Amino acid sequence: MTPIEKLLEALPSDIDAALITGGFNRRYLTGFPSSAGTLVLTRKKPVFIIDSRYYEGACKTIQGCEVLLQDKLYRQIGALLGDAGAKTVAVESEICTVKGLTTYRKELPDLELLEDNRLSDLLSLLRRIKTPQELEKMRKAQEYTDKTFTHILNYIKAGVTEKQIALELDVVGRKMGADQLAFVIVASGENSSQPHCTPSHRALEEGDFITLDFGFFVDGYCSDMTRTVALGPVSDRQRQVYETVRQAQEAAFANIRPGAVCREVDAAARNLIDASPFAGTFGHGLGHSLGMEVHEAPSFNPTCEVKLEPGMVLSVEPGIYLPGEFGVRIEDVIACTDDGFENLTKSSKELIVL
Ligand SMILES: [Mn+2]
Repeated sequence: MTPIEKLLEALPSDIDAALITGGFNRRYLTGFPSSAGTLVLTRKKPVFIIDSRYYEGACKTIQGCEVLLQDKLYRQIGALLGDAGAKTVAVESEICTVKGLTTYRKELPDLELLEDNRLSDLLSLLRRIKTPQELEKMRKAQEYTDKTFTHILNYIKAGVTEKQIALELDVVGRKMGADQLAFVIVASGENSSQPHCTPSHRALEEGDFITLDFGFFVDGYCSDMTRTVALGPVSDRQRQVYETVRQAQEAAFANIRPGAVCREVDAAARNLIDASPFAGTFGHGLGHSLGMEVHEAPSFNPTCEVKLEPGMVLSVEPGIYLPGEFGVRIEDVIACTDDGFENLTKSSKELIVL
């Protein structure tokens, strides 16, 4: 089944049509990347309305969905919905702005626009289970990330700045073939106690821990990996923190299988850290889903009751953060399988001392 067929099959019967304008959702459903466009889904036929900048490309790429050149958008939407006999129309509550909704109301006065979350929730539910094709793109994105990490180990030395490392990661990953950097965090020395520190002009010094957290996009899907490496020498306290984080990740892994509750996987890692001398220093959730976006649902955190299913892809990223000293985070991305999980991240987790 195509994503559009899956969505139409799962769409509640009291919803006659769906208007989809969210960029990630559009791409998920049509396979076509664009910065504009409206997907009009009715049970009669799916139609993608797109302007002339993308029209030719959309016609060549999109299958199983009619492509219509945008002219008078609201008139076209109205005609398609009228033709399908659609009265109740869902919009993406997480995407549609107040202005967008007001315009739909004004331009399409005969329709009943539904203000509930069902369409957005349904798309999120569909997107959380990755197909083998989606998984293959994520493996590829992770492969570029692993290879770029290997490269950067030879680049890191005293005097190099965080910003220079961030740029090198970006350039090398794209030279290898990644489409673009998804994001990059380089946090060194005392900066590494801030989980999401922005790369700065700080130059690396001996004794630093350096946390590298980054990912790439490949064909619309992203990777995400964190490693903390050391520029020697390493203190006993640094080693102790590093090993505790590594054990916390192992504790989480031991609990990852289909049916496992996300909250309980988080607890496995959190309890280990809280039983160590570093109790209370792991402030964020253990992990998040990813796919077309770097952060998707569900998440490993203290409150998420979702049960893991094969095809879900989540990060597992415990950390210990000691303000004024340093921080450590280790992050892999796993795909839940029928009997456990596949670790998409291949880079070593032994403490690397450069
Ligand atoms: Mn992450």
